[in-house]
Amino acid sequence: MKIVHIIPTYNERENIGKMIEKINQISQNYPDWKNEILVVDDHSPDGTAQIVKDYQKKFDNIHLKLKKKEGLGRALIAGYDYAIKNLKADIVIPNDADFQWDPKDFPKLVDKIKEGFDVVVASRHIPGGKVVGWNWFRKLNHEVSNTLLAWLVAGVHEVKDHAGNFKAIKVKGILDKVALNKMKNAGFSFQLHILYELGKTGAKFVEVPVIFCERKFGKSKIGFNRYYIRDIIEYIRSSIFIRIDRSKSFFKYVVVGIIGFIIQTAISKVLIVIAINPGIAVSIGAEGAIASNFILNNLWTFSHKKIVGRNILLKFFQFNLVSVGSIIIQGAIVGIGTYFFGVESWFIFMVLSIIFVVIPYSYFAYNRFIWRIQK
Ligand SMILES: Nc1nc2c(ncn2[C@@H]2O[C@H](COP(=O)(O)OP(=O)(O)O)[C@@H](O)[C@H]2O)c(=O)[nH]1
Ligand SMILES: [Mg+2]
Repeated sequence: MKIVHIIPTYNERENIGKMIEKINQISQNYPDWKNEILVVDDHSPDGTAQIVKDYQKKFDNIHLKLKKKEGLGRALIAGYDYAIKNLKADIVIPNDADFQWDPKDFPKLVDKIKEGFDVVVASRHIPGGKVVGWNWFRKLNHEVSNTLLAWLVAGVHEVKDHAGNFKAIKVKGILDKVALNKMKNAGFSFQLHILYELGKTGAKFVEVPVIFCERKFGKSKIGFNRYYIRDIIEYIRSSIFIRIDRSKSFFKYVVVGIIGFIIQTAISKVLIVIAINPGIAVSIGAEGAIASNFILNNLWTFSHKKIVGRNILLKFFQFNLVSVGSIIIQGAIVGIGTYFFGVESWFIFMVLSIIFVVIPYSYFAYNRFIWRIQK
């Protein structure tokens, strides 16, 4: 099993050597893991790269990717890509160079991957995790990006901590499904965007609590500098993009539902015209709509997690069960509604139950039970 630790650096001469030593020291306790370290440096003026080159003489598992100064996001995109394509990583573990995320926690992340999780996020926001030493500016910055933008605007709910770099990601079937070349984030919005993209692959997420410490050596690159406004604007844009991207699949799902309704009506009408009992005709029409919904959702709405192969029959059966759920929900709401408001109110209750309960219920059930990524 090959683990590639990806360390982006910009002016980290005081940290990078210690980080390399530390990772290699911890790795010695895990002889069956092959640990490689990839430093992605933007030609730091302080000579970080030279230190890495010196370490390459000492250890044979150190890689250096040099690039121009384009920001943390671009460095990570290049690093992930290099780790997958050139180093053939099974797991990537990005981390900062500055020991704010303690590298001694990395085996805990790997253990979770071995347990069957695909993305393991070091988290400050679950019990046991915390931040030490942030000033009000950093706290505000984090609350706005993590809670307001990532959680509420973007709606990325797979994890509670969206902003950190330290995580372990399985490559096969997960990270290699993400189109890294389409990601253009320059700044820290990358961290949110990659979680969203990983979520779309159907990855199983888990958070591991960690303590985020203060930096001892070198300076933070995040703060009021010339990139800050650019990065914040990018973060807002990214959050809105994610929200829209997600509502696209909801929109498709609604269109598919409308087509289903038309199909049900058409089949029922034809069967009734050729003198089939209307009860039977409408039931056959309903099954026609269910089949059409299943096929169109599979090919279009959820094309990124398309069901193929033998599994399709089982999934179609489950899809029918979800539809039975919708029938029961509608029956119950119309039954209760008309009990209180009279028989004439049936139509309004049927429409209300479809819009406010059946549509969200089915969408949720499809995402949760039907179009989960198969492994
Ligand atoms: N290659 C590269 N690394 C960067 C860049 N900006 C930040 N980093 C690295 O990303 C990590 C996190 O940055 P840091 O300044 O500590 O951010 P903070 O922890 O949020 O204050 C560190 O290892 C930095 O050296 C960049 O533009 N390019
Ligand atoms: Mg830092």
